[in-house]
Amino acid sequence: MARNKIALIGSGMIGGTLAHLAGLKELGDIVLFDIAEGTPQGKALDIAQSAPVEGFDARMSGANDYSAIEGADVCIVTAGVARKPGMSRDDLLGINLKVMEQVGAGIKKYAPNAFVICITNPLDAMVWALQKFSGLPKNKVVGMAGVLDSGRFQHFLAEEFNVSVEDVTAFVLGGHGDSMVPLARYSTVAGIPLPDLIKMGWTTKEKLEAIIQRTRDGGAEIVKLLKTGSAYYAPASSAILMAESYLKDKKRVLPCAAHLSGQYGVKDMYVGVPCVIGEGGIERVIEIELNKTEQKAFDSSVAAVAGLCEACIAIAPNLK
Ligand code: A3D
Repeated sequence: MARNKIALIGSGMIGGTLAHLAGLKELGDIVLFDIAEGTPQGKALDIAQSAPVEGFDARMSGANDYSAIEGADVCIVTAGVARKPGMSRDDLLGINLKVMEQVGAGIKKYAPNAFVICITNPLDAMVWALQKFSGLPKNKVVGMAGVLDSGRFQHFLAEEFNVSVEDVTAFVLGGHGDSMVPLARYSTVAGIPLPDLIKMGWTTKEKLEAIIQRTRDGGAEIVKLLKTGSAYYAPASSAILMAESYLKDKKRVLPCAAHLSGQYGVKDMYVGVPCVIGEGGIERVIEIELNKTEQKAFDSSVAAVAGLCEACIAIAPNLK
């Protein structure tokens, strides 16, 4: 059987990490694409030379022409600019929207049957624009944010409780950014919800609130430390998990920025919700019941995303 083809559009910090991870996991042959000449070719060659050492078989190539992504099964998009200290994700909108227009046209022409995972920020608006620019089916274009936000939440919880990260599940809804909605009552340690763990004396309400805030600020904390860019290891791992669920039809239930057409009362927007990812792309959006506080937080997150979509339309009226 022929190997899957994975196209990485953007070969910067996340793109390179994605290529290495996809190779290590033997998910398929990998094409790195970028506008910067030499960068995708150099990274492809470097990673290809790690293959005999690590013992994986995957063809790696780099390109500056979209024709190289032809027939890709999965496209992961990181093209654009990343945050520097002091910048918000929203500051990237103008530049990255133009990049999404080019990327959308490239995917439409050369990989119209691909499952497309967008990572470029501001995520919820960029994935929305990318779907429109590419014209691909809405269930085949998805944004990565929830897996990363949940991963951050899980990491901090596992540290707080001194338990394995494998026994912590975390549930995060809403847009990627300051308005994300970590849901404590759906987040557990081995099935025990966080509010019960407070009752059991494992932590306090105040400590949990501090962890939730640190999760919300998780990206900014790393930007401040790195000074020259933003997080890339965990974002790459998160997108690979989504790609793997699609390619292997695993039907994982993962929080993703998915297109909503009425679910949660939201129309024609991408917002973070739990989804099933399988061979059909986003096969199902899971609608959970929210209590009043959660609904309020979700609504304000949706309003923040709607504002970003309006800002996109102001720049590119054809998105309407
Ligand atoms: P970086 O290392 O700068 O890589 C971006 C790459 O895109 C560079 O190699 C550029 O040359 C390339 N590029 C720029 N314009 C184009 C274009 N028109 N066509 C093709 N390639 C182009 O950034 P990074 O890899 O660290 O981050 C990539 C994106 O992911 C940024 O927008 C980040 O803000 C975003 N990001 C999102 C998350 C989420 O959780 C959603 C997390 C971390 C980073």
